[in-house]
Amino acid sequence: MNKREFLKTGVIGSLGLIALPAFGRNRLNVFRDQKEFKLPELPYAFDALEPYIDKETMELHYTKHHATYTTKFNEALKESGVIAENVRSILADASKYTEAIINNGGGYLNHKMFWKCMSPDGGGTPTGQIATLIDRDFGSFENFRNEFSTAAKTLFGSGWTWLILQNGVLKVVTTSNQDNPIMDILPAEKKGFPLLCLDVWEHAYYLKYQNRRADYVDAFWSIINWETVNNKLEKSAQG
Ligand code: MN3
Repeated sequence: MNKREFLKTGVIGSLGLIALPAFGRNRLNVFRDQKEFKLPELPYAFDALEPYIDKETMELHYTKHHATYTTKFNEALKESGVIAENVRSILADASKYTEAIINNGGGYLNHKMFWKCMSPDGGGTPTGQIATLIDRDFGSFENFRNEFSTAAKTLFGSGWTWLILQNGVLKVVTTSNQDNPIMDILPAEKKGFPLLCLDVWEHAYYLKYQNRRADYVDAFWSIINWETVNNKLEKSAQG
């Protein structure tokens, strides 16, 4: 390398050092801005959970409600200039974000989990690690079932009922609106790692059950996907 080439490389090199990080960031932002949260695929057909959840409710719930949360979550992120890679890390820091991001991000994630918590092959009593923990922390499956059902039936207004792991112990909690137990805006007693969830907004059951939320809650036990709950439990152990 002669002196001229060295100078050229040096100049370009220095420019590169100064210019590249900024350029790199911009490029990355442009790239990342294009990432959108997609409506997750429903793991079964609209009529798969009949007669417990009817086809029409599933179709509306998924193609209208969940789809709208997804669209509005993307819009809210864009509006706030938030580059989001992971919905969970956003919601865990919910206090830093707008109402629109919290509500629609919650709606996006809660429904994503809810679909997986149900299966046409579900129901019955749990097996595996979750069965052991339910017996340990609630005394029996019947006790757990009663506590979860009562919480879901008596929750005032729109919200969710959850089975969470809180400091290593199973607990039933409820949240309002689209709040999720991972959100930092919730009081400590409602926070934890979600293992199972039930949507008790009227849109989740009104077409079939009208005002009979209790019947919808009772029907849920016939379609719970315990495999999902055990998988979540395994994930919680991984941190
Ligand atoms: Mn819903």
